Amino acid sequence: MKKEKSAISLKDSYKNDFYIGTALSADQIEEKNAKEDSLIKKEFNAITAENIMKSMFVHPFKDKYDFALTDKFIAYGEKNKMFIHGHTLIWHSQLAPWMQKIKDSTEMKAFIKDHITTIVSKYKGRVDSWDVVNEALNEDGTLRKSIFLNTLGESYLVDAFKWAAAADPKVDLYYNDYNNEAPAKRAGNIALIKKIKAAGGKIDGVGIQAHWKLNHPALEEIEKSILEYSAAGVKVAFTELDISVLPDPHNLNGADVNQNFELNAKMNPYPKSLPDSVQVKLAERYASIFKLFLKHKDKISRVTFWGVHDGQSWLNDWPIKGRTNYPLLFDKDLKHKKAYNSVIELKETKQ
Ligand code: 9MR
Repeated sequence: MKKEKSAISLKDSYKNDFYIGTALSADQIEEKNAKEDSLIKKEFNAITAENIMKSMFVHPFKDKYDFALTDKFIAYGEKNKMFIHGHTLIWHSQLAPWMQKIKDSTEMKAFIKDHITTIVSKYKGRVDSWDVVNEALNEDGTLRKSIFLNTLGESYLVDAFKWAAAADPKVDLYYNDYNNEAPAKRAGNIALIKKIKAAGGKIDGVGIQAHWKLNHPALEEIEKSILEYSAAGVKVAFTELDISVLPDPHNLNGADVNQNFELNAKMNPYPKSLPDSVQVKLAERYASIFKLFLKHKDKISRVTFWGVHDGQSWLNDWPIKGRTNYPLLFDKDLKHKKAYNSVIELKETKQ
């Protein structure tokens, strides 16, 4: 039977397949905009905090944690019976100034242990999964020379997963990265997963961030990644999905936040609205991706969009500041885009 359009939602259409999540801004966690809030509750059943759980916000000083917003985030998820994902415990980016000054291995080890233990214990049984380590790999699959690797060597990776498991033995623990569907980085990621397991660490899943383009990456690479990660014994989550429709300086892929380029008209072709021909391309791209996700739904735990609507997307400011991008399923006025319909139509009779 054909459902009323207003009764249809992403989370209900995909309820037997995987969680459908979104990243929330601080304002969304605080329910500041009633229209956005009702859209979030209607469409999504999993949440990630886009920024407020990162170390610089939650742990601004050595002896001071600030849980005011993270408490609200957890309460929001509980109140709405949503799957709650914690992002992120150990990441070289968005570190508080005091963390950036740590040079000594003993001090760094103490910081990582205290940070993970304090936060994971506090939300034990309330957070459903954690990004324990974020973006520790280079594009060629080797380990990134981050402040953690430089001070501690690669042992910090296994230790981080062990400390997280000790603080909450039941919570799912993920390693999360961008471009880790690309062959070399994927191979490095699988080697890392095996190393953590072999050393007695608990790792339950891999997060493929999925900051993608209209034509990149190829579906074949995404499919190989789902199969290979799953064969390595971990769940696969797509954790930060968005699809940029804008031209790319230097054919840049991924999400290194340090890359920025000057704004110019050629690089910002749709400042007012997205032409229908590109809406259609975006809809087709989303449909082919979700079709693949459905084919492998037994291996996929969650698909989370990096933001609720186009107006809030980080891609309006990266890799060039001040552009207008259209990467999500809802436009800046919270209206369904063609891409929304194409994702829904895979599950519901044509509207
Ligand atoms: O979307 C986030 C943006 O608001 C922040 O300014 C940025 C700062 O580093 O982080 C963005 O989120 C990133 C996520 O935490 C990790 N993967 C890449 C995401 C996009 O940069």
